[in-house]
Amino acid sequence: MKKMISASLMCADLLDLRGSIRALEDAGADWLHCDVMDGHFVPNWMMFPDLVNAVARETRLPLDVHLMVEEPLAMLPRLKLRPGDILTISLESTRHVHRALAAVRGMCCVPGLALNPGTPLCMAEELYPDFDHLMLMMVNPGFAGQKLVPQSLDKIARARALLNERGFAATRLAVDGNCSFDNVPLMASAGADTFVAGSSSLFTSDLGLKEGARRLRRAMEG
Ligand code: S6P
Ligand code: MG
Repeated sequence: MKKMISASLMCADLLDLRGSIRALEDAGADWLHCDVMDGHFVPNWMMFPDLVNAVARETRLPLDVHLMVEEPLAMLPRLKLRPGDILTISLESTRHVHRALAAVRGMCCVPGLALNPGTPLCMAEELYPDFDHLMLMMVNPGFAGQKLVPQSLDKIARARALLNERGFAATRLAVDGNCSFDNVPLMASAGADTFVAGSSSLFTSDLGLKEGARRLRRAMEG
């Protein structure tokens, strides 16, 4: 499976998003990761639907939209995404996760499911046919710049094995949070194929985006 860099826009220059998008395209990011936070599901606020829609109009790169909101179903009609954009629902955010994933498929987006560090993998088991992208949170959602929850590395390997065993080898396995140059090789050898790149790698202040992306690709090879 091709390994992907999903560049986290919440770590970019928020006062110059257009410039950041151009620079990320130029640096070779595969996807643009858009974190949407409502101050309820997580104790922080980040990109709102009209801003995500504006990013979708601005770039040809696929968007990787990560909803961290209560009532994700209510937000879906506000998102104007394109076929092939990834739209990830946080499992813990709704009682109706199956319905939410089906609604995402109905929008022609790639349905993704995110699991918090404290959520066991068995919670996703009945939903394997309903998502094409499993995103394991390596940190508690809400903030950039946090440290990896250590048991998350083993969770990556167990998730990959379970998906393969059940016939879902084509389902992508993404990791979000503290994807640093040191952690990424461990994540990749555990079976992760998609890396949300934030302040721990791509956006480190001393490297430019191009050098950050080059180092990250090297780290992704394990
Ligand atoms: C956090 C959010 C993430 C962050 C990313 C930041 O809740 O979902 O996508 O933007 O994890 O990366 P880093 O390297 O600062 O942890
Ligand atoms: Mg995220």
